[in-house]
Parts: sequence; C-alpha cells; structure tokens
Amino acid sequence: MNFDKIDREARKILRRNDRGGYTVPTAGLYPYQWNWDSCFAAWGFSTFDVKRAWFEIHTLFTGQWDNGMLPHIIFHKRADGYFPGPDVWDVPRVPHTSGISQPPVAATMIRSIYEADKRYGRVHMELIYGRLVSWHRWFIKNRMERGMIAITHPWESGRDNARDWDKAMANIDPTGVGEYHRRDTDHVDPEMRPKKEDYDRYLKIVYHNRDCGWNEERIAKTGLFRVADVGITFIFLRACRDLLHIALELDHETAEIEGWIKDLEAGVENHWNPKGFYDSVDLKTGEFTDSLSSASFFEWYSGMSGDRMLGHLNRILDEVKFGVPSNDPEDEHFNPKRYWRGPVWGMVNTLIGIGLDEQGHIKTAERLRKETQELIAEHGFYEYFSPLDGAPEGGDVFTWTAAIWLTWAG
Ligand code: 9YW
Repeated sequence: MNFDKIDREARKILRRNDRGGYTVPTAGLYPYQWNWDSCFAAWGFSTFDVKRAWFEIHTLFTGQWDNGMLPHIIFHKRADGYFPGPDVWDVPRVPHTSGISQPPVAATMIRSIYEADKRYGRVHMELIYGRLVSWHRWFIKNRMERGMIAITHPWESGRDNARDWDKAMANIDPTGVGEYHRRDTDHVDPEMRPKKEDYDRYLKIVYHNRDCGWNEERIAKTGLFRVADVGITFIFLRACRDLLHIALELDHETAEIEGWIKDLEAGVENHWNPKGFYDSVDLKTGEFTDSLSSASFFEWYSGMSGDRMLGHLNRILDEVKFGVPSNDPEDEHFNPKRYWRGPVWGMVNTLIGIGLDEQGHIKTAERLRKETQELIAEHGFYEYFSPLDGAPEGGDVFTWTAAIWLTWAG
C-alpha cells in the first residue's frame, strides 16, 4: 500500500470537488454543498490547509436560517443534474437552501479543526460558536421528544432509504406527487439507489412541508413523517459534548448545554428496543422501527458507556468482510448493493471507530480502521462499498471518503 500516493490522491479529490469555498460531495451526482459532507470536507482540509477548512465552515453557515436551522443542502449557484433543486424546495432566502436539516456533526468536526491550529482558529471559533449554539437550540426547541431527536423527512437522517423508515413510509399515501424526473439514476446504477416508491414518498413529504411554509409547529402537527432517529440522537449528544468543551475553552456559559446533555442521556434509554438493540422510534405510532442499522453503533461515539451493542457488533463484524454495514446482514431486507440497506460507508465506520477507540475498544476500532483502509486502497474513493466483497458502489471521487482517509483511515 503506497500511503503517500493515496494521501496525495485524497488531497487532490478535496481540491477537485472545491467549487470556490465549498466542496461538493462529488461532481455530477451531488453538485451543491451538503451539510454533513461539508463538515467532513472541512475536517479533511484541516490536515493540510486549515484556512480552507474554516472557509468551508463559513460558507456552510451562510445557509443558516434565522431560526437557527442549518439546512441539508445550500444551493450557492445553479448546477445541473440534481433533483429536487432549489425551485422544488422553494425556500424564500438567499443563498437558496433545502427546507430540512442533516446529522449535526458540525460541532464535533469544528472542534477538531480548531484543535488542528488553535492560534489560527481562535477567531473563527469565536465567530462560529453562536451559530452552532443557535442550531443546537433549534433541535432542542423543535425536534426533541422524550429526549430523542425527531426527523421530519428520511433525508434528514442522512440515511435516506434505511430500514428504519420502512414502516413509517408505508403509512404515507404517495398519490398526487405527479410526474418528475429523478436525476440520481442518470449518474448511478438504479440498483444502487432508493426505489421509485421511496422517491414518491420523499417528494410527497417535501410538498407537504413546503405547503406548511416550512413552519416547524405546523409540520409537527400535520407532518406525514416523524421518527426519532437513533443516529441523530447519538450524533447530537456527541456534538453537545463537543460544544460544551468549546464553550468552556471560550469561557461561555455552560449550564444550558449541560442541561441538553442530561436530557439526551436520559432520552437514549427511550431508543433501547427491548429486543436488544438501540433503535429508532416512530413518533406517530409510538412503535420501534425494529431495525438494527449502522446508526445503532454510534453508542460509543455518543459517549454513552455500557457496551450494550458490543455483542451485535462482534457478530456482524464476523458475518461480513468489511464492517459496519448499514443494515444487519441477518435482516431479510439486507441488500449489499442498495444504498442504506446494506452497503458500508467509510464515514460511518469512522464515527463508530472513533467512539470505540475512545472507550477502550482499541482492537475493534483498529480492525474497523484497517478494513476501511483496505476498501479505499483497493477500490478507490467511492461513496460506499459492498460489505461482502468490497465492490465499489455509488458515486466515485467522493469528498467524505477522501476526508476520512486523511483524518482517520489512511
Ligand atoms: C440524495 C451527499 C448526500 C449525503 C446523504 C446521502 C445522500 C442525497 O447523499 O443523500 O439525494 O440521496 O444519503 O447522507 O449527505 O453525499
């Protein structure tokens, strides 16, 4: 394995996907600035160009709404090849954005970027701190239920067609969405993407929430989809801990953030499915989603101790060649090709690996890192891979795959 060569390639990918201050996840398939992709990009840049890393964060936050919400896509300038674009979301602000959010890894990644060069980063950290707090407040005010974090659209989870959403999606009647032209399947094999029945419902929810004027209270009352996402709860809990760390360093008040952490720690218990794993909860029906997905393994990353997922983790790592798959290989719907229903994602492994390492599971963390390293070194910087044989899948020349190579896997 020629590490220097792969490092150079990874840096080249970040530069290549740079559109002048923001980084697209990959050319063609995703031609705009995506929220959590961009945080990973900034983290990747911080290994060789900390100035550029902060620039990424500032351009991302130009998309922040007045109510604190940080959208999942910022449409800085028109680009072809992606649907649904800015006119579908119809959000009356500039830069144009989508109307939903995404997993809040920002505070965690920003802490790392700051720590890469504190002297340079101090003023940027001061500038961005208030914005981070207001985004976190938005989650608490609009999305926290029983200490868990709710999503109003599967796209908010960052795990679009995960098994977690199946039952809630089946309860949505997609009639009336009309004709539309998907663009993702122009770029990628349709077998590797969500199905039409998923897309119909994705659009139905977008149209409904848009008709609510993107008003969170109206969406909470009338929305078609509301699920407490175990992935976001864990990621948000972790982000609050990092935000607290930053607050202490900058000498800001901490009581509010400490309160959030306590509520979230209690809320995690509500994600515990008595069947023996952390799970998402459909808030419209009160039922567990009964899906053991990769997000359940953010337990350690969230800072919760207890090792409750360790048995399943060891089982699954032995069942596939490259862990951690987005869906349990023993699940009847497991599909090693179709997006979030089986494939393995380098950035997911990274978050799981970081948590394992922090909590003393050094060997398992190292195993995961090596497997991720092999996937990328053997096959390239793909969006995701088959956990069975490592076959590359989805988009190529992918930003967050390059970023995690530079920061963790390589
Ligand atoms: C889509 C960009 C995004 C990720 C999400 C992933 C996918 C967009 O791509 O969603 O149109 O399907 O699910 O996590 O941020 O990489």
